[in-house]
Amino acid sequence: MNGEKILVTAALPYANGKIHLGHLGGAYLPADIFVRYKRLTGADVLFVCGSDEHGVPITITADKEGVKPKVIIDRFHNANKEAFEKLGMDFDIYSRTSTEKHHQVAKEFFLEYHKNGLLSERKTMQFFDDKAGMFLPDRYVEGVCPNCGYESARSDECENCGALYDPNTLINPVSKITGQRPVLKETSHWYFPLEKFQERLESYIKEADEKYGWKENVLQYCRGWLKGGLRERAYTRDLDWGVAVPLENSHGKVLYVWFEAVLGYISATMQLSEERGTPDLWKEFWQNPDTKYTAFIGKDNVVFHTIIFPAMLMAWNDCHADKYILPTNVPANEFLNYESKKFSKSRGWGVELEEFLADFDPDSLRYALALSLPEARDTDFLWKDFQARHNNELSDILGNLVNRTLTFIHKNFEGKLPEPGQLNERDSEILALAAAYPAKIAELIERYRLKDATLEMMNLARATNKYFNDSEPWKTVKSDKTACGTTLYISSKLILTIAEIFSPVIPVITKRIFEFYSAKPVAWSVCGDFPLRGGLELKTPEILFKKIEDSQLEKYLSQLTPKEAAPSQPEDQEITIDDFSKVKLRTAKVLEAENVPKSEKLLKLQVEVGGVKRQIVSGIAKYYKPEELIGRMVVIVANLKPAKLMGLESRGMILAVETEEGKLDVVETAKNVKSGTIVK
Ligand code: B3M
Ligand code: ZN
Repeated sequence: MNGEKILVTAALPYANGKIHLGHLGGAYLPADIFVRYKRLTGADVLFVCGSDEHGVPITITADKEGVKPKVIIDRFHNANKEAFEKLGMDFDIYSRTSTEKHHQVAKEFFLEYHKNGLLSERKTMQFFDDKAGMFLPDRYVEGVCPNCGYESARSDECENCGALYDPNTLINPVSKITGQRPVLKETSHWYFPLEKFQERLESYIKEADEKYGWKENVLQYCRGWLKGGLRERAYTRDLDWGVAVPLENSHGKVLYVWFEAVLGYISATMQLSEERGTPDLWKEFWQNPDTKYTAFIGKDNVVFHTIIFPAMLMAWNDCHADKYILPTNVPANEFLNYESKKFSKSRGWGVELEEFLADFDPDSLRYALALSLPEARDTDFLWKDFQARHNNELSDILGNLVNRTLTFIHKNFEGKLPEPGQLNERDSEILALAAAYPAKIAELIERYRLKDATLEMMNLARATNKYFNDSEPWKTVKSDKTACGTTLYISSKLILTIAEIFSPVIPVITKRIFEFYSAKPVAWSVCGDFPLRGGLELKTPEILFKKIEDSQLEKYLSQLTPKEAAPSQPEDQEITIDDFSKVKLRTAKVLEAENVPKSEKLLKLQVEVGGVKRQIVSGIAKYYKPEELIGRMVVIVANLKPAKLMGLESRGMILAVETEEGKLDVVETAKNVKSGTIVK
């Protein structure tokens, strides 16, 4: 070991669904590549992950299936653990947050804060769904934003205009669980004062960035959060599934899943320490100022890992002598999409890891994904890309290099690696190239540029193939057998260098390559000059990669075209014709349109509905210039209760569709339809 202590965590996936390729590109594959590389450098690495088993979505799935949450979490925990194993994830532990250890740790943190007077208890009014019998978390309430008219606003916050408001001003609130109108009910919660840590968080992020070079996308999210000024956050929720609030009179309350899930990294490390019979091991990592801690996550988790978790650790450190370290780096990725669209469980869009690995090899996936990692912006998994990466690169370049070299040695040197002779210029050049590679790859991986690192790995295989070709061993075998032997010796040495530097990305295949040479990885720093002795008996080569045929992709490609209409979209709740007939949709002709002062989102429209003029305020200003709308025949909800948006009366709502790019397109009918006509 080189003395370096490295702690690596990968976001704890919710045990409410199966891991899909999007998750892998966001956090897990980068984490695994990094860990495998670090281990080869001789660092002492601890790699921790596990299932996040709390939170409302799990209870909703359980309710739907009529089972206890435990059934759901066991199902997905086991499935995900197994799929990760098949992919070759090199975790030291894959734990879960329903363990006793985790509950104990989570409660301990809460109680410490409570004891030290950090938390404040407050009464609030929150939406309650009578039918479901539960308080609704923000994202399960939808209504019209009282500020901009956006139709999918959350209970107290609008993602369209950023407004924060009192839940009782939300227009037409609907429970996303039952589709009913929820009521406001009083409840009380404990709040964690994030604002008290604002300045320290700012300097923490600034210093960590200066020292370790944080990614620009991550810094941008952090700036966004910090700029707005941090506010206190509710530490508890009304729910019966989770870590119970460890105070008296707090029945039916649990810790907010995010406040305890991040502690799952710590509790899992403690569990691992106990399992290994070295109960203090976790301290050597978590409470050692020399440990470098990298937290791998996807972009939707940034605030929790760069702000909330560090603030929680600071708060603990303030009252303890043994201090936790904070993340050294949080190299969050953007999203990996599936064939140009977001992965979506409800729309059945995407591929799960388990299914994928039943049809294809893990290394093929790891390689193709490594080259499409969303490191700086969203990227796509495309089947045709996957096939091409496998066939034209893994198979035609790497596979071919290994196969032709070994076959040649077996055919012409009785399977014994020849001794090298005098080196010519080409030999020296390729050896010098290889010698520079470990440092080159290391530099990229240390900066979390795994895509470029993977490109470079394959480049060395490319260069070696070219070296083999240019050396023409099939000619020298007849004219100069020593020179021929030198070519094969050097090609073999290069193959082992390639196997080692490539092993973090494709561990299974590279292990097989090592086996052909009865070799094992050496220290990373010396693998550019891979030790190899002439005369070594080599194993008989086998084909490393079979080409992926078009027919193997058919099953997946055919799923990309939308199927014949299912009775209803899975996420849509069904209603009766009577429900629908309550909604009066009518055509309306736009007569006038103007921007609403001080609003980027709103347009004030005068429309004519069957000879009657009325005013509608609509949140479409970002997508239309006022004059573009004049004369259009649009569709409105004609019997919507009048509402006031930024002080302006709005009678009705204009229908619009959200496009792939997130723009709103108003629904129009033919111009010769009369205004006021019923749409049914
Ligand atoms: N389970 C969210 C997610 O899977 C969450 C991560 C927890 S990390 C402590 O995106
Ligand atoms: Zn709004």
